[in-house]
Amino acid sequence: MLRKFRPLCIDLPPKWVEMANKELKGKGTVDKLLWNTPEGITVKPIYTAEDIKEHRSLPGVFPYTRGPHASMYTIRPWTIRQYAGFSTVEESNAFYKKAIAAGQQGLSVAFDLPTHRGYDSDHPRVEGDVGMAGVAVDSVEDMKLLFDGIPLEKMSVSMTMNGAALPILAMYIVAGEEQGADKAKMSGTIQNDILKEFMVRNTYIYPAEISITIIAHIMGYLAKNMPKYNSISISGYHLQEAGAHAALELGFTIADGLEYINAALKAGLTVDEIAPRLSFFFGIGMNFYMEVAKLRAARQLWATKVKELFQPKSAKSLLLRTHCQTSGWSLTEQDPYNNIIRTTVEAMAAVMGGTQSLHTNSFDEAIALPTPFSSRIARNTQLIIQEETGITKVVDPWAGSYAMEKLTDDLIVEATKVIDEVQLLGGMTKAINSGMPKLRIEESAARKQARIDSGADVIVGVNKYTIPQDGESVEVLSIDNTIVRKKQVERLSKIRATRDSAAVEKALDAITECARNGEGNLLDLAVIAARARATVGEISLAIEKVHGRYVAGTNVVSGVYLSEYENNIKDKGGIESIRKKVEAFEAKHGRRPRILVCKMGQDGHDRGAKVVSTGFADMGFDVDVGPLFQTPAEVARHAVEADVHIVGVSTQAAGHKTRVPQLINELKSQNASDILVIVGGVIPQKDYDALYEAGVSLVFGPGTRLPEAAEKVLNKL
Ligand code: DCA
Repeated sequence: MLRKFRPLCIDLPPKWVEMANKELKGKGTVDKLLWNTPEGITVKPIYTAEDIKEHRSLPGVFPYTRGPHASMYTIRPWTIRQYAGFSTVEESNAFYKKAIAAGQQGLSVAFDLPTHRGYDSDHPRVEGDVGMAGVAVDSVEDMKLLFDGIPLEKMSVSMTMNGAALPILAMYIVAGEEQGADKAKMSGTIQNDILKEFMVRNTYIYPAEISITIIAHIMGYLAKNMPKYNSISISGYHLQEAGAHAALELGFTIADGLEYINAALKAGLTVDEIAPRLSFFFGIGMNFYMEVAKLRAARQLWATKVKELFQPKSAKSLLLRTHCQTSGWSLTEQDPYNNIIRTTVEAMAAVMGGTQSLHTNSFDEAIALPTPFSSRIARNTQLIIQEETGITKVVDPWAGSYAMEKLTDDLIVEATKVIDEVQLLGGMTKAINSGMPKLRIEESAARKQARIDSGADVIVGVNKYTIPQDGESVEVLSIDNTIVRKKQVERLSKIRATRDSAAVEKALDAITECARNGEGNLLDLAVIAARARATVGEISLAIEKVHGRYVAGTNVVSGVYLSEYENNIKDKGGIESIRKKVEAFEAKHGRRPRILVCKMGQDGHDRGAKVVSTGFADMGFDVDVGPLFQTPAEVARHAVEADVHIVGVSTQAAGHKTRVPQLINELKSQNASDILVIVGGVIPQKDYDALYEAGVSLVFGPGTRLPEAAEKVLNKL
């Protein structure tokens, strides 16, 4: 799709244009200083009073552009809330306690992928994922150990959980009860934002409609029983991580929020019952002004849209309160200490934009899970900004900046176009079912990759100012997945042997019945099941029995990588020489090189897989994209049936050491050991040798230029 830019030169002050043109000394005109951003916004080199239409009101006043509270950080700074969880509940609990003692103010729990996808740790599909990208939780007993010694009545706890929100929230509530906490006083947030899972992150369990019903039931339960608990964290973060530019992130996130209000209204709740406990979550990347403007624009857009569409009586229903996380995607494996600086710049944008809560990434997260050392630096980044700089002393310090106000307006205009497009399709659920948001985000990701590969967007240490790879590596945290799994399996067996099975069965049947006929509240019933010691897998299955598991399509966009690359690069030689090699391969073998791009295990992060698929297809490869969540045996079968030359494994969640060797064995056992296996994604350097020894042909870390990867693959072939 061609993006149109408004000709803004006419908006530049004539006197300035004259002076700047002189300063350019004949090297072009001021036109070349305009920056056409991926959002479709033209950033000018200078802004003046002419650019600001009207003065914004005060913070704490409609449309809340300047902040949800009048006093903002001058009274209460944002919450330092580091997202963490790994391995066993005992280890995560010890980590939380240390972090709290070192200045962390709120908890944010990362669960492992089997828990996200509603599988118990002993399920055969999840071997390799247990305890890897988060903590494994199977039952109330795990949840109680996770918060052992942490009073749930006092500590605000956020839980990143979407697919299995129902059993996890139920277990959290029961863990609170059994600690003696008053439910009405428990505060925190459950992410519970399933719509974005269908667009990008893929940790859904059921199809969209029943998933939205579950969310409405959760909102109803929390509004009645836990008024301080935020029922949802409507997340743009993952859209940005998957490649969405700011206008897409903003537009789709606000549209998601409007869809959730509609779902609650349909379930018989009022806007004022639920909207005050809706919260948001944005990603903060490296485009500094744009990210500050994004948070200001988000508050104004939300307040305006909710007022216009739902006419709430309470002003609290109009407030957009948000958590932010610095961009994980912006971190590089190369020269990793640069990531500390990136995270600091992003954290500054988040707090200057007025976030309520913040996670700062650790510098080693492009490589592996953070170590205690890197976590300390990440936390201290916030403590230093909060306590040493004076930044908290002024509310919305960018207000009145000609550039910032104009950028805020421009972003509102662009995001509104996205929201309008979604509304025309009938709302976000229908838009998602049409596939539109996913493809728009994938297109944006492919364009970004092409701008990096062509050198148009600079990443220091990756495509400019690179340093020789001298084998110097940072210390990384490794998890012995087999030990974690063994512990979980033992605890599960003990629970299953000691609980009242009849009570469990009755509680699970009641959930199935409610999922079938819509009578009752699913969270109410899940709490009863959790008390009886039903597991995450069992509660999830009780609904799956009626609604099944959702399976996503495998479409990819085509043509955008090549067009963006060619737009940006003067020397087109790189890609053309690859296309020639592909043609030569075809002439020799009678067909183009065929690659199966696959994801194994419960890791649903597919930006890398989609970008590689699009890029390789644009360079002439015949690309087959495998479904998500495959076992090694399923991938091997697919590779043999599709008669591919190469299997490309994309891995983001640390399961590669278990699954890649299994895949190679499977290929061998199917007489297909001539198929090359290549692996790309988040892989610590120290794992490379083990992968090569297992038979992998090539390993690509984050930041690999696609033309280089393609060239290496062709040479191997
Ligand atoms: N003046 C008066 N009251 C204030 C002010 C101020 N300047 N600043 C904050 N407060 C109040 C808030 O209203 C809130 O009180 P309430 O619960 O009675 O409404 C309390 O102080 C806590 O502040 P809040 O801004 O809500 O901060 P958090 O509790 O940290 O919640 C929020 C942040 C974004 C709403 C929440 O959803 C969250 O923590 N999300 C994190 C999600 C996450 O971790 N995701 C991981 C990926």
